[in-house]
Amino acid sequence: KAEIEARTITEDGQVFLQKAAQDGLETVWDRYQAQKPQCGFCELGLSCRNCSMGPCRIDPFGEGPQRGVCGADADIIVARNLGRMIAAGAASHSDHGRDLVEVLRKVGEGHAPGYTIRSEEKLKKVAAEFGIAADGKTPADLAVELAHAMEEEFGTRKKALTFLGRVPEKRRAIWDKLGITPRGIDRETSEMMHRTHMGVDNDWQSLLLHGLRNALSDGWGGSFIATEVSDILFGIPQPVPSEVNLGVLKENQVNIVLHGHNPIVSEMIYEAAQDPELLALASEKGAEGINLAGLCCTGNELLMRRGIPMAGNHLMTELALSTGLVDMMIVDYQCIMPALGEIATCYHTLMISTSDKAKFPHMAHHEFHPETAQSKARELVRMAVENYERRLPAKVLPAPNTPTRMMAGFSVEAILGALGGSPAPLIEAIKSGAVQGAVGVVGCNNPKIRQDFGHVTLTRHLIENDILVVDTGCAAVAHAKAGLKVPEAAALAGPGLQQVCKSLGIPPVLHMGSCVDNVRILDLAAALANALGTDISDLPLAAAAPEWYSEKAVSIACYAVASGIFTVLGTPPPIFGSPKIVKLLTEDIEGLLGASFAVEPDPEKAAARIEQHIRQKRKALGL
Ligand code: NFS
Ligand code: SF4
Repeated sequence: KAEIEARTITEDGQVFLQKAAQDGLETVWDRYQAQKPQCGFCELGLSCRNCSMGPCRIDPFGEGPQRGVCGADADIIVARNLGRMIAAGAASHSDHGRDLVEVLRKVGEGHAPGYTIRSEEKLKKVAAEFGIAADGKTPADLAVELAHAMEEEFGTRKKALTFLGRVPEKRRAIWDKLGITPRGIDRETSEMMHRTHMGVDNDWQSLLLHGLRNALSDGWGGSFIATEVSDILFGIPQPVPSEVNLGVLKENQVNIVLHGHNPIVSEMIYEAAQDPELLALASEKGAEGINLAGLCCTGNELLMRRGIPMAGNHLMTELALSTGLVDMMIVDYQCIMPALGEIATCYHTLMISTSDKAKFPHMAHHEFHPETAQSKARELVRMAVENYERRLPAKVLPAPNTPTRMMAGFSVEAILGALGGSPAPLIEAIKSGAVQGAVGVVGCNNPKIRQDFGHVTLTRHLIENDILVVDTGCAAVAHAKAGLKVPEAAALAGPGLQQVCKSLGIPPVLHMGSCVDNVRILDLAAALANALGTDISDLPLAAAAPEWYSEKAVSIACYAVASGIFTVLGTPPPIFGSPKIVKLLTEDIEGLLGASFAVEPDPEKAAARIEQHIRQKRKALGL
C-alpha cells in the first residue's frame, strides 16, 4: 500500500495500480524499478555513441578517460547530446505540424472528405500574416495558398520564420545579435544533426546556441503551425466544461479511448461517434451510447474543442486498460508506450495504430490518410461497438470515484474574449498586484516523481500567492484531477487572484491545451509584451515542467528560455557532467537572454524560486 501511494497521488491511480498487479500486469513503474540503478554516465550526459569508434564515456570523477576516442571532452559530449534531444523534440512537434498542413492543403483541394475549415477567421488572420491577400478568394483557395506558404517554412529558403512577426522587437534584436533567429523549421533540426556528427561543431557554446535556434524553430515554427492550423481546421477553443479521471469510462457504454497527439484522427472518430447508424448499432448491442475519452495530448485537443472528457495523463495510459472497460484504444503518435499493446492482450480491448510512421507491437494497423479518414473512422467505431459484447466481466473494475469536474478551452482568443477583447484588464490586474504574475506549468509525468505530486504541489503554492497558472499537456490533466480547474477552485487562490477569477467566472488554473499549444502561452506573453512596448523577459512570468520526461519537453523548455521566460525543471536534464554547461544554462545565459533555467525537484522550493523571480521582475518594472 505504501509503495502504491509513493507512486501516485491520484485515487484512481492507486486503485488501478492494485488492479493491474492483480491482473499480473507490468507497468511503467515496475519497469522503472527493474532498470535501477540507471546508468550514471548517461544521467550526467557523459556517454556518446555518435560514431563507431565509440561508444565512449567520460569519467566524471576525473580518474578515468577524460576524452572520447575522437578527442571530445565532457563539454562537447554533453552539448552534443543535449542538441540531439532538442532536435528530436523539435522534429516531433514540427512533423506533427506538417501533417496538419497536408490536411489543410487537401481540404482546399477537395481531397479530404469530412474535414472542413472550421475557423475562417483564423484562416484569414494567418493567411494575412503570410502575406496572402484574402480578397475574392474562397476559403478553399486560401487554404491551398496558405498550406503552400507553410510548407515553405519547413525548408531553407528563408531568413526568418513568418510567425516571428508576433515576437516583440527587442526579443528579435537579441536573437539576431546572438545569431539564433530560426530560419527554416527542418533546416535547424537537420543542421543540428549535422553539427553533432563526429568532427563538425566542437565548440560547446556554439552547439548550445544552435540548440536554442533549433528550439525556437519549434516554438515559433513547427508547434506554432500545428496549433494555428488545428484551430483553422477544427475551430478555436472556447471555454467548455468537462470531466476527468478513469471514472469517465462508462460501464454501460462503448468506450473508445483516443491517445496520442494529432487531432487529425481523433476529430474524425469524434464525427463518426455521432453517426446515428452507429449509435443504433450500439444500442442493438445493449450499450447506452458511444463514449469517447482522451489520454495525453490527443485527449487535450478533443477536450479543448469538443469538451470530450479525459481518462488521464501519461502514467495513466496503461492503467486505463486495466479497467477492462476500454473497448478500443486508438493511437496516433508520440508518448504512446510500446508496452500498451501487450497489456491490452489481457483484456478484450482492440488496440489500433493509425499513423504510417508509428506502428506498435500487438496493435492492429489501420492507416489514416486525409482522403479516406472519414470512412476509416466509421469502420473503426463500428469495430469498437461490436467489441462491446466481448468485455470480460471478471476483468472489469469500474473506477470507484466519480469523475472530477473541470473547465478547459482557454485559447488566447478565449482569454482575451473573457477580458472584453484586449489584454488591458489583465495588465491592469498585474499592475495593481491583484495578480502578481503568471506561470505556465506544463509537461509530462515521469515515474521518477510521484505522479501529479510535482504539478499539483507547485500550482497550489503559486495560486495561493496570487499567481495565475496557465497549463497544457499532462500537467493540465494533473491539475484537473486535483480539482483546480473549476471556478470554485478560486477559493484556493490568494485574495487578489480569487477576486479576479470570481469576477470573470474562471478557474485560477487555465487550460490552454496540448503540448504544441504551449505556443498559445508564448503568443499571450508576446501580446502582453507588445501591448506594453517591452520584452517578454521584462514581464513577471515563469514556466515550470515539474515532471517532464520527453525530448519534446526539452525543446519546449529551451524555446521558453530563449523567448525570455525563466524555466524551472523538476527532473534534472542530462547535463550535469559538464559544470561549464550547467553554469551557462542556469546563470550566465541570463545576461544574454534575460532568462535562465533552474533545476529544482522539490516543488515547494520550486514555487519559492518562482515567487522570488516574479517579485524581482515586478520590482524592476516599478510595481
Ligand atoms: Ni507533452 Fe503530450 Fe504528456 Fe509529456 Fe507526452 S502527452 S506532448 S510530452 S507525456 S506532456
Ligand atoms: Fe566516441 Fe567521439 Fe565517436 Fe562519440 S563521436 S562515440 S566521443 S569517438
